[in-house]
Amino acid sequence: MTDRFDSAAAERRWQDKWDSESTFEADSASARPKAYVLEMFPYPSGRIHMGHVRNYTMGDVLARYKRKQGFEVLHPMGWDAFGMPAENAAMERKVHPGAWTYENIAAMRAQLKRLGFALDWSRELATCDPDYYGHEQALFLALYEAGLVFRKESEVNWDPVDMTVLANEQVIDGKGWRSGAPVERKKLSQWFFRITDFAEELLDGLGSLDRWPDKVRLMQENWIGKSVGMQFDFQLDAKAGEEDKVTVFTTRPDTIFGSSFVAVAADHPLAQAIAKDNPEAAAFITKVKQGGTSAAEIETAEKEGYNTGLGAVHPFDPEWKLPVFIANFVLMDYGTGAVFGVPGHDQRDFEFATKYGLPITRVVAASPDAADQPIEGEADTDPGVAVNSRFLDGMDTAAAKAEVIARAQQQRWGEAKTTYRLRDWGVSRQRYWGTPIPIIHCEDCGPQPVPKDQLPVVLPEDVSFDVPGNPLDRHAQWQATTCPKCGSAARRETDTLDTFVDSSWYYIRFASQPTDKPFDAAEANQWLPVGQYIGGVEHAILHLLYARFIARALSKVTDLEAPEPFAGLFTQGMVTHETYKSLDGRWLAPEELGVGEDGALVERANGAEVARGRVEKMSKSKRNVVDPDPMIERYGADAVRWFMLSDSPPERDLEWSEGGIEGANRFVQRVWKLAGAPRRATGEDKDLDVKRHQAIAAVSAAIEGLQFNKAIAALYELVAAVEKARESATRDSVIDTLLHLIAPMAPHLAEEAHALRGGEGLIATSVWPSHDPAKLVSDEAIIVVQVNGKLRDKMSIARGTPKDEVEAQALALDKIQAQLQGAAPRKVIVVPDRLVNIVA
Ligand code: ANZ
Ligand code: ZN
Repeated sequence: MTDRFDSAAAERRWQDKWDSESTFEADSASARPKAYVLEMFPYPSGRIHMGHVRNYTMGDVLARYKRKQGFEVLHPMGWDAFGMPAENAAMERKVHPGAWTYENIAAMRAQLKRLGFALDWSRELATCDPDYYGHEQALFLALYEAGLVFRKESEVNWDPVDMTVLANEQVIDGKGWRSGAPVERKKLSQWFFRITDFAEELLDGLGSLDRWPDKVRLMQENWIGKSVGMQFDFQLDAKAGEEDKVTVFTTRPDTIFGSSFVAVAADHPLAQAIAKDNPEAAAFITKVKQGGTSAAEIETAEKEGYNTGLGAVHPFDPEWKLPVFIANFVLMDYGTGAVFGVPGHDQRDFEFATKYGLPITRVVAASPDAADQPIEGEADTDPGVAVNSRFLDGMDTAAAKAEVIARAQQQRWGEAKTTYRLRDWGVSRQRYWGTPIPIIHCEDCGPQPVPKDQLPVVLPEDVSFDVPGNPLDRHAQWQATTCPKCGSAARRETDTLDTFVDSSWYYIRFASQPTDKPFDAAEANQWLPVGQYIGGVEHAILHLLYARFIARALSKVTDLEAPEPFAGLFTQGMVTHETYKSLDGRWLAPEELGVGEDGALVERANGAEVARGRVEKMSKSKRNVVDPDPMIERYGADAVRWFMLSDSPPERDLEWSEGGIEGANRFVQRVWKLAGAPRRATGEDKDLDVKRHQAIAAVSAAIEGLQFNKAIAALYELVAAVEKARESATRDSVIDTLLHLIAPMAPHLAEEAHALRGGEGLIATSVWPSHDPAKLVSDEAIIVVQVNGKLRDKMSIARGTPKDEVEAQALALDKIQAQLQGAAPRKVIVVPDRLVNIVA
């Protein structure tokens, strides 16, 4: 045995062994109970960062623990490999996106292997492999056949320089984020997934996800945005073109007598009809459409309107006419694109009415006698009782809503209506590096699905990125094909799928990988749902919602039975690090720093003073990234893994520090030293045995609760106890137990020490120790001895010792005798197994 644990040699030895024995390959046919542990697969950007290391270490601990518990474990890894960065690299460095991506994958795979993760590499996949995306095309067509895919014209943000569609988040102050060119609105035919058909199910399903963080469920709930209310028509007092009424959606029908205007969106057909022969209205509409497009920008923009001069007739009073405005705060794609404004009880309406001098009436109050209380400063959005509302007066808000809906339904001018904020998912991207949408456009037959036997539709290799835009658009040869229906010349769809489609089903493909179809449902059902999914909270909405939708949709159109794909979800915190800045404001990397004469931090290159910045998420721009590779080299993979788990609760941020990684390394060495101690098979140590059982219980519970830092704390305690214990057979066997308990976190150390001590087989696959509940408490109790309420001594005594015996022993203690100085105590209180208090 070497004095120090040689991490490099151990890593090589055991990683090779796990590889050659296929230790972590999952067998779908196994009779053992199954456990599916999955971390969100990485984008192959080039290098693994500490955030990945933390994420994958957590999953790895759970996977290794489950395997030792007797489960057949599926713990796979792959690459979310399509997307813009590869195309950007192609444009900037003239490399093919595929070459760039596969190089990155090779580098990152090697990095992950160095960390000794218990992954089933035989199931590795990359979404940019035709092997993967061909099956995705088949799924697209299955959804298409089921009516869950459709094509529609929709308005997009168009960057005229990069010649691409931009997401709302990529439009900054009306300009493209990359090109800086003013963004245009353009109508394009795009492909959509009908996720809104599943709005109610996706909302309902959240209720069953009791192993998801509440905050993520709430975010999804808000994103789906269910609103229960009513839809009804206002008749107009004059026609505009063909339009003679406005349909509005409201969640507050109870406020109908408080309305003082009607407003429609700039894109509303009524607004468009008015603008036809009204240049003023047309100019206003143009102005509104130049404003920001995101919901947040619309919320915060100053409320503005154009009074069309039309009147809307109040449904409960033919004499009452409300002015009709075109307004910038009404969105076309929510509800009906039109509202009635109630300034007393809606803040946007309040701001609008204040600006345009419209009446502000109270129609809801805390009680009937507060009916005349003015609305001041802001709208009163609280529910209460209806006031100033004719037949509704005195009804509480819920009753008044129901009453208005009942009357409208009876009089046939409106009905109860539920709307959702969730929109259908636009999956078309005008990009090269994505899954080609398997559709053929025929002039006579329209869009036709590519016949299944022609899948995959493979991306052409010979593309150039010299000109902005989608290379597929310029590739006439690739586009040219024949119509599967009539056989005449036709053209391939050149849009590719949003990369979120790739990540919405990869966990199914991991579970089952036949060559002739996307998955075998019977096999996938063996594994799904994923028992524990771990990843960043930045995916709380889109990725997780899309994956939930796809799993649900596929559970309808195939034999898959996993409407909820992820039974457990855990979102881990970030890895952070101190930042450093030069006085002239440049971020400095830690390796650029030195220590000045007075011990202060300086810039090594020029000796100039350096300011310590805040602790922030590791990022290239702030230059506070710590690369895992040199850390593995210096301290070993186990120390890096150990530190990733030890310092913070996993849901919180973890600050990388030299001290932390060095501490982890010291611990590894301490365990190694214990493991090397010769066995002496004599003597029992009951106390240490109790500590063993306590540690087994604590580490098991902590891993199952994903409280890795607590598992680590329990192991520190056990190691300290072993170090202190006298030599005994118990101590020898506790060291064996210890190796099992650290195996999920420090697997190379555990294997090496296990082998050194003559352990059989791999520790990775041998059974996790179980604890005996009867042995969790010691036979001995530690009794606290106080004099006049102050702690003076402690003693160990057999549990259940009679009171007078405990009292006698306490009084006999040297320290207590010294306190009493020969005087007899006035009173002695004994709490069995806990405490003796002597009143002197
Ligand atoms: C009258 C009213 C009175 C409203 C009141 C609110 C308060 P949520 O809950 O988010 O669904 N609204 C409807 N369609 C809109 C659109 N396309 N653009 C902007 N606003 C729209 O919001 C529903 C409420 O938002 C609806 O109820 C409507 O205003 C407004 F005291 O109608 B309400
Ligand atoms: Zn045709």
